[in-house]
Amino acid sequence: MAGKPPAGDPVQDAPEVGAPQHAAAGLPAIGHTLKAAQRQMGVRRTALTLLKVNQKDGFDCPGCAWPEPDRRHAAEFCENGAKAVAEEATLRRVTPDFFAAHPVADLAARSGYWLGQQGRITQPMYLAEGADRYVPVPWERAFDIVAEELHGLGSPDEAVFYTSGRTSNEAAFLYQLFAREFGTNNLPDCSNMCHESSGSALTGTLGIGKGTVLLEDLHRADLIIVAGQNPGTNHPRMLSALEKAKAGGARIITVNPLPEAGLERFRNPQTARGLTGGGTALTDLFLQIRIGGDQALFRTLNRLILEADGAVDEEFVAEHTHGFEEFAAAARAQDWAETLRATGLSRPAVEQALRMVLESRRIIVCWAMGLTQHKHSVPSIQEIVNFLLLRGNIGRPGAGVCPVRGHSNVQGDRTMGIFERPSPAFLDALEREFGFAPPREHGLDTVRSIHALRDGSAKVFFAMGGNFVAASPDTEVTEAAMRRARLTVHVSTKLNRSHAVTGTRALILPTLGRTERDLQGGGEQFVTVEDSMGMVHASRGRLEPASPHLLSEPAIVCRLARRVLGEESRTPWEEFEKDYARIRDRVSRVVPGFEDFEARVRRPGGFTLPNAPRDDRRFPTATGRANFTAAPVEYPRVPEGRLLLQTLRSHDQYNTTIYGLDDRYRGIRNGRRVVLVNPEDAARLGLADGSYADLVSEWRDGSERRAAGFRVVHYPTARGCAAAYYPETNVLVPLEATADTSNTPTSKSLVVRLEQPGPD
Ligand SMILES: Nc1nc2c(c(=O)[nH]1)N[C@H]1C(S)=C(S)[C@@H](COP(=O)(O)OP(=O)(O)OC[C@H]3O[C@@H](n4cnc5c(=O)[nH]c(N)nc54)[C@H](O)[C@@H]3O)O[C@H]1N2
Ligand SMILES: Nc1nc2c(c(=O)[nH]1)N[C@H]1C(S)=C(S)[C@@H](COP(=O)(O)OP(=O)(O)OC[C@H]3O[C@@H](n4cnc5c(=O)[nH]c(N)nc54)[C@H](O)[C@@H]3O)O[C@H]1N2
Ligand SMILES: [Mo]
Repeated sequence: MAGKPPAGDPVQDAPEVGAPQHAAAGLPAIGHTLKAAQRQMGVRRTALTLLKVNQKDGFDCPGCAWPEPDRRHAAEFCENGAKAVAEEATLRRVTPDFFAAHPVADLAARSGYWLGQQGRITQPMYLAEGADRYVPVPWERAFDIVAEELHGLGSPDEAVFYTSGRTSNEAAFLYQLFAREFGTNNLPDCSNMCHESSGSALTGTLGIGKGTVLLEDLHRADLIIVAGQNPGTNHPRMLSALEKAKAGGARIITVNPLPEAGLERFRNPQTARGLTGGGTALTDLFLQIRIGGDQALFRTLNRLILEADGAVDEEFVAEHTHGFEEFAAAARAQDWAETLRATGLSRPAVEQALRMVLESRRIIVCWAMGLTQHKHSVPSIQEIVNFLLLRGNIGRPGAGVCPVRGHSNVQGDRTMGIFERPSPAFLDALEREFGFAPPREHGLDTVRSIHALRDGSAKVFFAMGGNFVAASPDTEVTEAAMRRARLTVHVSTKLNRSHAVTGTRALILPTLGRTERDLQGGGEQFVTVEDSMGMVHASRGRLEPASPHLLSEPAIVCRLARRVLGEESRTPWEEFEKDYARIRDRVSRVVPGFEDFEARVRRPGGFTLPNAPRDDRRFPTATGRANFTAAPVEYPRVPEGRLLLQTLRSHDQYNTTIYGLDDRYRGIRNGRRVVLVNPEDAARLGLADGSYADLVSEWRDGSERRAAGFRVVHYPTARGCAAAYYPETNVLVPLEATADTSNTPTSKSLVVRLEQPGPD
């Protein structure tokens, strides 16, 4: 039955809808920044904290993974970075009294927004078997409980160690070391739901699972294609780079089912022109693609490049690539009818894109979740690689692949070994350095961990940050799986849904955030992070910790490891906890590119990791060359009367952390349960603007999943497509719906029908 928005939470979801905007940032953004920050932190703390964001002696913004320019402004942050900081540096506190007043069942009935608004967690908390609420627990007892459960397992592979991407390099390195000394590669992370498709596609074709451009390359490009990304909201500082590129003569093609305001026009709050004038128009050509049509689009561009006179960089192809003939045959066979069906674009629009491509010597393609969360994401990204290889756009200044990462250290965590399928070379290096035999069998990724919890083959779930049950697909299935665990443990800064959906026993271990001073036996410590472009730098918090009971993430891992591994471990955990330079010393001998880590990271601005394709057009693949690929073209098929739904972020959230109920640039206020539908589709399906509908996803095995009570918004998205916010729509994503090869949930392409109550 279609219904009203669910009640029960004191937060009212009552969407008001206005016209979408056509520009991002500018003065209003500054106002919103300060208001949001002062609500959480007060005026003085706001000023002190925001001035340290992304400065060379300050802390790395916990917002996103966009790199810092070398010449920084006094205020090197954006509206949404400031919200992320305010959320962490808030003066609100969740104390043991709070847990005494709110049984777990009460917490489970609250929205994620409400939970997050309660403030920072101040003490370790324990939910005993059969208890109805969390009680405070001393740290040592908390570690005993984890050790008891881990020692009680039949095999180390019955434990799962999840990581979200805010964890520092130092904490991540220790955490994977602990998991592997304990005996498992079960190290799923948020990347499994995020850029795993990029990693899979790039490792196979270029030999490195990361991007190949630096910030300077963006500034120097002739053409930047931004596909499946909404930087105005999710990477606002990228807009300054795009603006600079345009000033240098670059053109921009945007590929997106939605016209995103930030890509239309940018009013840079750091320039007079941006503050008071009209700002800079960014997009030169908007390709309003149908969801999932990107592979067909790039395949067609590739065909057209092959057909154009002298458009292929023959020398590069001959010298550096493999598999050209097979790829070229597949590309030449691509036909227009299929392309137009898959993309929903017109032929003249695609031909205009081709002209821009042929006029450009240096091309960069940027992308994010719009490309990674589909069944055919890996071949789609591989087609982008084909596109760049054809004209020699890899390993040349101003050109390359630019997967724009999400979490501020998600790339660094992977570099430090947070990966369920570590390379033999990495394990060999660990073995040499630490003198133990790491497990060699591959572990569980995020989706497989949920399967394992569901069928009882995993019994302990430990999370270093994140909000696993809310971020993962198939909410009801995932929550039921989590409730089967013997023990669930969350190292967290703030309260979230995952603390309310627990195993038989549960622990919340509160930790320091990025903004906070980290004082250990060896004095004040800093940590390091790696941004989206492989720059490694220090991050040093300055604020007084939210509570005297907090431990840093490295300290938590060290104490846990000592307690769990005991005498068996020869690793000097105690020394690592006192002095993080000791950790970096070990990293420098285990992870390639980190030689002389300590000295180099202490230099202002840090250092850049080597990148073989970018630096010397070397491709460490199986063939020793950059590989063309020739996968069959796929795109989602949608039965009559259905729409293709993408689940995305509003302007007022950080993944599962909800900052507020507005999505300013899209003209939506005071509510999140909205579904954006093209007006012509809405007319055809009889969906009036302002009416309410249930979203029902249909999976190929005949199963259905429902999310009730969404306000229909007529919105200029591509025909046949719809959009609604995550995490509310995760109930609609079947656990089985994952991308080929990368196993990433396909949360950007769900077949749905919109159901409304009948006339009676
Ligand atoms: N403020 C803020 N910043 C964030 C985050 C946040 O939640 N809030 N999250 C962080 C994280 S972890 C990540 S991964 C990034 C996410 O950054 P984004 O990937 O920008 O995030 P989404 O909101 O998922 O936006 C997906 C974009 O892809 C488009 N799209 C959807 N399907 C398709 C398709 O099939 N083809 C094409 N071409 N486009 C498509 C959508 O219309 C939308 O513009 O942001 C990071 N930064
Ligand atoms: N339907 C759908 N699902 C998606 C996506 C989508 O686009 N659509 N996007 C996917 C993507 S790209 C990602 S990355 C995942 C995100 O998945 P996660 O990374 O698991 O989720 P977050 O919401 O980022 O985690 C927020 C929590 O992290 C904790 N936290 C914050 N800072 C710190 C810190 O410094 N240390 C520690 N220990 N904890 C901290 C807080 O307690 C906070 O509640 O979600 C994925 N899920
Ligand atoms: Mo992400």
